[in-house]
Amino acid sequence: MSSNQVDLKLLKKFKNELTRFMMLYQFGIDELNTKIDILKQEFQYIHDYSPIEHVKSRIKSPESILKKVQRKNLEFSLPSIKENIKDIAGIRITCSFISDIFEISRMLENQSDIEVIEKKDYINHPKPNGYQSLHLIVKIPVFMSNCIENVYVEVQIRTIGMDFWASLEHKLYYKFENEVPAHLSKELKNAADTVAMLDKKMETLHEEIRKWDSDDDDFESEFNLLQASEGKLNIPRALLESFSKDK
Ligand code: 0O2
Repeated sequence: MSSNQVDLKLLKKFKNELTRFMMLYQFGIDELNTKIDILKQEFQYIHDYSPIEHVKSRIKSPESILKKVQRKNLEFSLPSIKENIKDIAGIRITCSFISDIFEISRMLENQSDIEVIEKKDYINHPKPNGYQSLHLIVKIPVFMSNCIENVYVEVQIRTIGMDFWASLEHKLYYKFENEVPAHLSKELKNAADTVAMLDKKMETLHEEIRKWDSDDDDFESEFNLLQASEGKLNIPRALLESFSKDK
């Protein structure tokens, strides 16, 4: 057997291992996305309101993984990468209000097959540059054909305003290759403070509107809504009335 053939065999084996490795992260994201979608739909169905605006996911590119291995001086092997780089799979959840962020985080943390490994609260403790977000590193089991693999996924939860700020800051950071001019950094910090103020203001307004909504509930119209909300289960009036009599 020529050395070329051996190399080719080794390369094929490595390619298969790497493909399986990267697939695991996609499965981890798929599982978590399903959980998030269930939470979103259930909440929307029951409360007529969704705490989740949108969800995005990404898998770190092999180049970025390699850079991180070098930056952190890690051993270059798949088991070492799996154990030490915990943000290969990432999910970003965008919410309308700050309270939604903590509610979503609590709901995920309470799921028995999700283990929270790390939590960073950059909302109550923003970074010096103004960055705000709630970060969770979770471990989630992926059921493969012959084993269970535990996969780390980084979940970032933030408001629309925080997300808007972070994407602009990220662009500037790359544009200026980590050396953002001082006057821009100052302006960015001011913008982050404005975002924080707006988020707080919107939260207060939201609470007031909800309070006002519940004070304003009139039995007959609520009953009619319960009975036949569009796109929802159509419950016969007699069944609803008999249920309320039983209570
Ligand atoms: P990308 O391209 O978004 O994945 P780590 O280096 O991850 O082991 P660190 O830096 O303590 O440790 O992690 P942290 O603070 O939890 O931040 C991880 C991710 O949060 C970053 O991933 C960013 O996505 C985001 N992030 C953190 N700080 C900032 C910030 O100041 N500005 C912006 N725009 N995003 C931030 P990556 O891998 O850096 O980038």
